[in-house]
Amino acid sequence: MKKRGGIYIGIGTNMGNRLENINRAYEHIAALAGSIVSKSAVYVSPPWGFEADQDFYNTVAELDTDLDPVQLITVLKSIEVRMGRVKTREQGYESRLIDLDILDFRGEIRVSDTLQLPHPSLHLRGFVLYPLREICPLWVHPVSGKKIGDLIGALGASEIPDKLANAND
Ligand code: PH2
Ligand code: MG
Ligand code: MG
Repeated sequence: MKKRGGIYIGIGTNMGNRLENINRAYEHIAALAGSIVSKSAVYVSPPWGFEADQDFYNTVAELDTDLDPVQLITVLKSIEVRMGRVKTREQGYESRLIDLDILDFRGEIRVSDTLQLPHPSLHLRGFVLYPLREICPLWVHPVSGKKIGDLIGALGASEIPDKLANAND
């Protein structure tokens, strides 16, 4: 059967062996969440919204799954825990071994305590928009209707992430 895809997952890590964390996350996602349709390169950027020793590695994957959005976020959170993510702060950002976010689920719009779709700050973050554009150049924001190229054009220069050379070779 043809893959539907249309589900975009953001992956981020700024602790330990970041490339290994991303590769392990992909293995867990393929085993538990659905099939990976495409993967972007890995991008490097400083922590956005907080200070930390290590920069982030970020990547975006397109996924196909029969899970619904709440089932999917539940599985993604369980992968974070299984990989050893520990949250020590009640509020605000902190360094993380792995962060798995649903960026867009086939254009669905929803606001709830469990899950907000599309991801509420994705349009402001270069480390999400650049890898997303790489695998989906015609992507349009489900709420604002803005094209991804225009969202990237509106970013400040400090939002441009570096591409990690040969990360996917
Ligand atoms: N994730 C955050 C907060 N800040 N900064 C970068 N560069 N990359 C991230 O993935 C990231 C962040 C909260 O999820
Ligand atoms: Mg996040
Ligand atoms: Mg998260």
